Amino acid sequence: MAPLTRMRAADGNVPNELAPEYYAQRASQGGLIISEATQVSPYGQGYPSTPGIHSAEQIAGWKKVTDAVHTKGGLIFLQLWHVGRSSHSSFQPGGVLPVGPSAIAITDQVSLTPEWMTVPYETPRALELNEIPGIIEAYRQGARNAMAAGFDGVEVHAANGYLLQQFLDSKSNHRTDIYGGAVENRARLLLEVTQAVVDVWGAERVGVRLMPFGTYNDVGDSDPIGLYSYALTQLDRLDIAYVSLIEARKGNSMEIDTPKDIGALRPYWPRTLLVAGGFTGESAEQAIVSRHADAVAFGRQFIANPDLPVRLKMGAPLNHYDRSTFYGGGAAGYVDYPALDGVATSD
Ligand code: 8OZ
Repeated sequence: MAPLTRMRAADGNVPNELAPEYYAQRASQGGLIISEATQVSPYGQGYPSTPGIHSAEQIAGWKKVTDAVHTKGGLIFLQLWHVGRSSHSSFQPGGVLPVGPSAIAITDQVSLTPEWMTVPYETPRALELNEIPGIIEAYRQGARNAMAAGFDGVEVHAANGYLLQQFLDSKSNHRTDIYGGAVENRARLLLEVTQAVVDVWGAERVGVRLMPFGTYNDVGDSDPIGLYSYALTQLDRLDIAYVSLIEARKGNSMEIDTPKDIGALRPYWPRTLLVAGGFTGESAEQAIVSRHADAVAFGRQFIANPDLPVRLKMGAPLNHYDRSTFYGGGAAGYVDYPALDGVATSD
């Protein structure tokens, strides 16, 4: 199950009381769930009601989720998230400006506020060099908190134009210090964050998600193959469990995804490769058989089909997803999609 933002967290950005049921419905023997993106710090939040992993209440809320998933025989990784400049001062403690690698605003889309208003993105404040260790520390603490919450591992969200991709890509990173310029410098924060998380979990429990060709959140690189081949080669040296590559995303992630071939990067990542983005049962099987990837993650289809692996195995018809209930709201579109008759997905 791919990481899926649902914007339904309760007060304090604690997973809501239905979250254990939602995740447990989708837990299957041997399958891996990646949690929705979860901010490692209050400064890392950029959307309404996304859960965090920086408070005791959040850890306790997530513990109920991991217990429910484990009871069903499933496995679940937490996705560690910091949105960087994709935030708005209305989310920031003290109403300060969001931070990014450089003082460059997102101009191709609008931000949400905590009250779901749409407003232009602000020009972020460029992180000072001496603030970068604090960012790495937030991920390290998030990884520790994920362990306390009973997760099976963690995935570093370095895709979709959030903080780590803002550092990676040349369009959003104009720094002149050791975190900007050459690919070795732009990849430094990703690699230091991943190392910090590996220090907590051990490499075999850590994945990294990248979006090499997408432009969502106004990112982009002048030489994506050069940048991401370097990043993958270095991640390989860290021995992590997997890399997850998302097919390119065009426009707003709340709307449409545009698949694009990521095969050009396969040679740089000899280890376990996950892919996601618009696969069907057949195209997923084809991706595995052709060794394009080692595993395929499903997002939208998993929202609408709690028993998706069973259905794909049987070639059974799928429930259609309702985009209007993807984000925000309560039980509708969250825990009320039916499983096939006779297939138990929840106790
Ligand atoms: C949809 C809406 C808000 C955030 C991502 C975490 O694109 C997200 C996200 C998706 O990775």
